[in-house]
Amino acid sequence: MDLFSAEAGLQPIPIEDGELAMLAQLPLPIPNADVLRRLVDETPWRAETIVVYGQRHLQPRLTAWYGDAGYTYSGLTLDPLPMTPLLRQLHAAVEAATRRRYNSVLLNYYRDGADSMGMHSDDERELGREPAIASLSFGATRTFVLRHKASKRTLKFDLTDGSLLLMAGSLQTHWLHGINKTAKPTGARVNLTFRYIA
Ligand SMILES: O=C(O)CCC(=O)C(=O)O
Repeated sequence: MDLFSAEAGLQPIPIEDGELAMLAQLPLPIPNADVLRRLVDETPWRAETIVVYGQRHLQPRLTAWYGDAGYTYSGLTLDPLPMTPLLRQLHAAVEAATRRRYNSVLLNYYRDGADSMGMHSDDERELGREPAIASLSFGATRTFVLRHKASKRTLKFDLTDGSLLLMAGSLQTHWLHGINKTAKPTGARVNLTFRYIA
């Protein structure tokens, strides 16, 4: 089945060396503002320390990891929490829209514009060779930056409240992605990346 068919509602974004598609608003039975409030209030957020090039850093955002399996990146191992009823609803909606299966979700809470995520690829071995990663956003709009590892070509997309971005094919092999800090007054945002951990 075509991952990016019009029926799925996802609009393909032309890109070399990978696959990308976007849906402006994932159909949900709950208003976006309620989802954001519940995610912020109900999640046991953690401020994690990671190791980058041998140096320990506090991540500039809060995180939580849910699903069937643990996940290790940047020297940090996350033990999974069981998905809540709200996360199960979001998981079902994301699986339906993307026609892919996921068994885990990483939640990132950007409290304001000072919170960010450094440029990286989701290329850990347990994600498989060409992972499909579905990124669902609630709250403040933040700019998602993609940079090609070889050509350094840079693309930017605004990830708005309720939007779904699907990264697939060889995208994680060839591109880095991240969320820059912004000096503009910026409210809270929660991003969920659904993944399949083998
Ligand atoms: O917050 C975002 O949109 C990016 C999340 C991300 O890059 C990740 O979870 O790997």
